[in-house]
Amino acid sequence: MKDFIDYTPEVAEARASGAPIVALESTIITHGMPYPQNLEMARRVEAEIRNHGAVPATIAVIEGRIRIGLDETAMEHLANTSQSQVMKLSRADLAVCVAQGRTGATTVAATMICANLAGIEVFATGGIGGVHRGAETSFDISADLQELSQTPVTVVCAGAKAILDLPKTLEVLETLGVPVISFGQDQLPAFWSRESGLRAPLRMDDPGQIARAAAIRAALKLPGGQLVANPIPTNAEIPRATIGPIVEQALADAARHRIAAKAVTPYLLQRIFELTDGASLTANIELVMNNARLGAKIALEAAALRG
Ligand code: PSU
Repeated sequence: MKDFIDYTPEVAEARASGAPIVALESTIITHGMPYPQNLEMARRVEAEIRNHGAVPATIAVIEGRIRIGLDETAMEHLANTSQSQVMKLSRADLAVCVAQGRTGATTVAATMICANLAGIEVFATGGIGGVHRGAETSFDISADLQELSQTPVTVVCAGAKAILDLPKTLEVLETLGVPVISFGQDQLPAFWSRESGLRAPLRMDDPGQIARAAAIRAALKLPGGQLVANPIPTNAEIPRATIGPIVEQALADAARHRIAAKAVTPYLLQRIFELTDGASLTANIELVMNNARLGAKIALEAAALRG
């Protein structure tokens, strides 16, 4: 049944030799950033992972094939195709997309599923989905949170965006038994900003320890992964006081236009991009690069643990 998965030669070789691999998602390319900055970001992030001694594996479904690693043609195609032509794949959609021979970009949840199938333990991205504001009436909670509780992958992100309800997101992760580990600071980072005003449940300062915690989780037979929240570098951050009112404005616009379900996150990202004259995108790219570097370090440590 695995004949719907394709590996690039680079990823196949890394799997065969036990070399460190870092998975990357594709929804950030198709639904998270505009063209051509999305393509440039995808290439830069892959290069950064190689520069840090690991092999990048960007994951997507292309015409019904799960691709672990994308060649230049597939990357360009995804980056330059309109959102309406590419499915946004989470746990619920993945098998249908493959069965119908369609093309889709993997969210954090679907990327975790595919990475785990491929034996990849570490995945770097920008932000995860979470509990949306107003979830008490809309019930809008990202499937990313459930996935973290089920699938054994270490996900490196820059925290959750202020477009979400951060305290509720932490509560749900706690209920689901997902370790939320802030890297190198006590506060949970908030994507464009280093600070969220919330203390993270856990803190680690050492990539080796993060890799060990994942291995111990497995040895303890605890299902699920871990979420590492890595603060955006100081020189790239947009402080909370600046981004806060902009997020409020974008949320109000989304409510006025009755944006719902899967369309919410892409709409808000695009609106915040407009309201910041593109500064949110620059910060987004820098934090993904930073997460790629930490992801590579953790993957190297995980590979060393495997021996
Ligand atoms: N956060 C970002 N950029 C993104 C996403 C999140 O900064 O592109 C994407 C990720 O793929 C994440 C998904 O898994 O949005 C969450 O979507 P939803 O809220 O619909 O579950």
